[in-house]
Amino acid sequence: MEINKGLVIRLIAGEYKVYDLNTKQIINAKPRGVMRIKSSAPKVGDYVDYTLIGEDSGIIEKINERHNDLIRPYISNIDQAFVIFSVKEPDLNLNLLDKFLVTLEFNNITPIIVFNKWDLLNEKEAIETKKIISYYESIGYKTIITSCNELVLNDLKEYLKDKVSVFTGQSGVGKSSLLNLIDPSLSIETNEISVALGRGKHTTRHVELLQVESGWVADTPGFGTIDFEGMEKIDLTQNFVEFFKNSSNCKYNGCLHINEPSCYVKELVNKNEILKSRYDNYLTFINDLGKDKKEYDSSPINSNSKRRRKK
Ligand SMILES: Nc1nc2c(ncn2[C@@H]2O[C@H](COP(=O)(O)OP(=O)(O)OP(=O)(O)O)[C@@H](O)[C@H]2O)c(=O)[nH]1
Ligand SMILES: [Mg+2]
Ligand SMILES: [Zn+2]
Repeated sequence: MEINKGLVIRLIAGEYKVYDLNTKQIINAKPRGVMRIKSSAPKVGDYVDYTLIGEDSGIIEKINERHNDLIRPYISNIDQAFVIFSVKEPDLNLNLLDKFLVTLEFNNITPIIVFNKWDLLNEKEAIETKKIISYYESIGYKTIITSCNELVLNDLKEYLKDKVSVFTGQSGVGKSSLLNLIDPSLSIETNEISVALGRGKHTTRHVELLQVESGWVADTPGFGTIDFEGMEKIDLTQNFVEFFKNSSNCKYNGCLHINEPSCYVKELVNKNEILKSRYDNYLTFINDLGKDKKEYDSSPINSNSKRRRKK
């Protein structure tokens, strides 16, 4: 039987949609045998070998090796992740932002931070928020300010070209709205945020890769929080990028920047050269990892992430 090459673009209730990389046709497919077991099942983002059993239906025979693999959002093989935050409704959540950044760094995925709903800030708030944004830029992150209501997209389109990207972030921040703005023909369902809860209503319910510009973008369901997916304390110190860069000036090798004497990172926090909220979030994360240590040790949820020993 002829083997075809495809990309899994959608999975709903065990039914896959596979985009044929040669014919560009979309095939309805089911996985063969053991791949029906959830832990070895194909997921959105997988490159697969499949055989045709009808005009537009097929069987997935094999999953090609993943170059990265995320649990939340549940997707593989992405080139970059847009972490979408609203600056209001819901309020900018720096704790979640730092959590996203450290998790993506750990998985070797380039984050691009999007600050959406800029139209909701007054002038004073805009100035304050810009200060925070400048800090994240100064430590090396690409940032984009957007506003769906005022049609401000800035460079978002440019970044999407020829890449596989994911839009991730809390419910109600405007992920689907941004995609509709980029390509109105997508007509993705969006929803107002709940006034009572001050957050989104989980309008998007599944991960789906959409063809946008010359690349692919996954719209994903929003969520409240994410796990550290197999990380340990050392991984935090290595993936808070500016901490790691400066840690060679700490007195102790392997300094966790908590109570160690002559800690250069803490010195920079005291001099306001490292954003205080970053350091506070770091301490919270270290503490959280300590609490659930067993759980993290015993669950190698993310088998593909390589622990980077940079030092
Ligand atoms: N004022 C303002 N509202 C926005 C903006 N972007 C999106 N919204 C509104 O925010 C609400 C939520 O937008 P969605 O696009 O559904 O959010 P989402 O991130 O896809 O949410 P989930 O699918 O639940 O994860 C909608 O009512 C949008 O109209 C913006 O830039 N400014
Ligand atoms: Mg959505
Ligand atoms: Zn230190």
